[in-house]
Amino acid sequence: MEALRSLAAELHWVDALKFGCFTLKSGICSPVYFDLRVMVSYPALLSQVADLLYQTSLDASVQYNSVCGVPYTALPLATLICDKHQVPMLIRRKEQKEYGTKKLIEGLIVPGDTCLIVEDVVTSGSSILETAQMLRKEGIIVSDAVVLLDREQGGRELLEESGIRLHSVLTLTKLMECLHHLGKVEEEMVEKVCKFVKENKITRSASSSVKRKCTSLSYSSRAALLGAHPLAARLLTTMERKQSNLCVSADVTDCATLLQLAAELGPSICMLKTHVDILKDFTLDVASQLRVLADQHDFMIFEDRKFADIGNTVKHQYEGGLYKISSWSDVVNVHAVPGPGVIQGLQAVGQPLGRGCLVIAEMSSKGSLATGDYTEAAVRMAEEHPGFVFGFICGHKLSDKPELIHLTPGVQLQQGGDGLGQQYQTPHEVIANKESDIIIVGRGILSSSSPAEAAETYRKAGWEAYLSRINKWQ
Ligand code: 5BU
Repeated sequence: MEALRSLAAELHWVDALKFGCFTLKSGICSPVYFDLRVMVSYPALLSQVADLLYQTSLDASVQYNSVCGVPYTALPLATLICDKHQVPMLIRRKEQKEYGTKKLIEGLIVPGDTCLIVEDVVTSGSSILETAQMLRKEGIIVSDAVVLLDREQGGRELLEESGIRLHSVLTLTKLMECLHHLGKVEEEMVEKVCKFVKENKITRSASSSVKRKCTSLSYSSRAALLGAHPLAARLLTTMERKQSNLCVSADVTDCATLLQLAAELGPSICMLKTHVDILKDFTLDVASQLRVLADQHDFMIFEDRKFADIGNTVKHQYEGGLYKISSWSDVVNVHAVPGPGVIQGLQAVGQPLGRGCLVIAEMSSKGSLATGDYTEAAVRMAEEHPGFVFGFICGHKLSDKPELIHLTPGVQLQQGGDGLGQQYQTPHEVIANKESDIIIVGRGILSSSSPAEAAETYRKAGWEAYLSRINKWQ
């Protein structure tokens, strides 16, 4: 008990525990917030925590051959444990999640070995579970996790269901008791925190119902959702009617071929993606003809312009210049790198015209830097501009908001690449497994001797993958 009280006092002193009203990802206001990342600045505290974690696993008689910390806060803790007790360590990579052959687990992988997971705080247990799944994929056994602080909000029970026993140095209740005993918090705050914990238990049904809701909904039911962008609603309705989640990337260099493709593939697609700046003979008249074909065959035009400048500049790039993109393209996309101003600039032009925008949250190319925290920030940026942004370019489902549409480029019937960094996933992988909504296909169709037939093949593959996904939940 003395060791725990001294730990509580230390954590309080370094400001790792904060009390007030903190809005969590779920929108709930929590009376307490832990920022245990600061521990790295206090080496004595860090090794004290590492020792307590090790002792906790020893007390529970956990047997293991290696230790893996959940990134990032627990990485130094795992390192200290492994160094002091000479245990091999495994590192879980956070980046490079979707593409490429880069390993997700670094270190010597011995299938059949048992790995102990180390974590700082557990709420729902999802980060531990994610790490366990990656280790298990490599044939490593995961049966125990040790954590500094269990928030007692249901994580222990959810992990138990996945075959992982959770051992904690401290529970939130015990921590509050210690702090109260030390005179660091008032009785009132202790009660407030206990009440919060009781009322905010995460259960399996609550956590899976959100997932179920988004991935099992049909395109047409998502179109009818309150809050769906009008353009997204129109697109989802078209997709259901045409039984097509196929966007063709019409990467051709002359306008006659572009218009011919639009006319021939029109019945098979829900969207046609263009790069107008690779056309050698672009005129606004061609754009008008393309618009007529889009309306006739009911597909959207998506100019893959990838805006990436300050708001004021992109406004001009979208509205003016030679291409006058906003006058004919339903959809454009934007890099998140400049920050929200880039969306606001485009929105000022596009929203009054009923246009929509996609945020590039991930890219299909090898070595893309749009991963991890960048992707998360891009998703937040998209969610914060519902009047204009209606989805993402990404490799897999990123948002639980069913009104947001996920579009994935880098799709061919065979996995592989193009020698210049492009990486391909199959329609089934993208739609059924990665739970994206629309496949974007360029050369897979364009290089065929009959693009119309190839488009039908892709349309069917994408649609079957969608049906298998939604039926899985029925
Ligand atoms: P492909 O021929 O299917 O490889 O063409 C893919 C198209 O999607 C091409 O126009 C790219 O510019 C576009 N693309 C992409 O491949 N990957 C991305 O991350 C983004 C766009 Br964003």
